[in-house]
Amino acid sequence: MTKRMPAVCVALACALFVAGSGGMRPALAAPSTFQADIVNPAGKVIGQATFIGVDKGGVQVTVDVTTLTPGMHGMHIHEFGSCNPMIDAGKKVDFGAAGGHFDPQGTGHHLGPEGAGHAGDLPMLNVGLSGHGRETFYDDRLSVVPGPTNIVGRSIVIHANADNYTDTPPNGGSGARVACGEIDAPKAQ
Ligand SMILES: [Cu+2]
Repeated sequence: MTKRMPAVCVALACALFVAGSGGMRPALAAPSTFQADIVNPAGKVIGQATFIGVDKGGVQVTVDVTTLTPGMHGMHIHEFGSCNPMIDAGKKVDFGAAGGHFDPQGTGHHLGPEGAGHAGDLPMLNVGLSGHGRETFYDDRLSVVPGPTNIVGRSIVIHANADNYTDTPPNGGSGARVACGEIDAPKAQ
């Protein structure tokens, strides 16, 4: 028993050295964490979304928003990094400047987070009776590094209604845009 102790100690010291050196994991090009302040149509900040690049690829997404109506809300990455309104046929569309759903593969289909359509189709946000919705998920169809699936410089949009993850009705029936965040601000470390 006593003869084995030095071997254990050496192994521990080695593990501590490796952990301390930080040299064993491939580093992502910094920064790998991006944030979006989520605003309502009046421009008030009502929450945040955080996007963390994962070493093996993909992004861990956390969304934390208040003052929404209780229930399920369609949520997507939209093409452009602007939450400005847009005038369409003489009518103001909140967050219209965010464009359509992010579709780097050009599928032209809205099929939800598990489908083969828009990569920007995210899981719905479940908002409780208090108006607070919080969700964390991993998405392997998106990235925060240069390349076709990069979402930095785009936007995240939350819609009024639930999303049935199909093209019928358009955009899964998720309806009007009720909240939006521009994905462009590196998070302070
Ligand atoms: Cu959308």
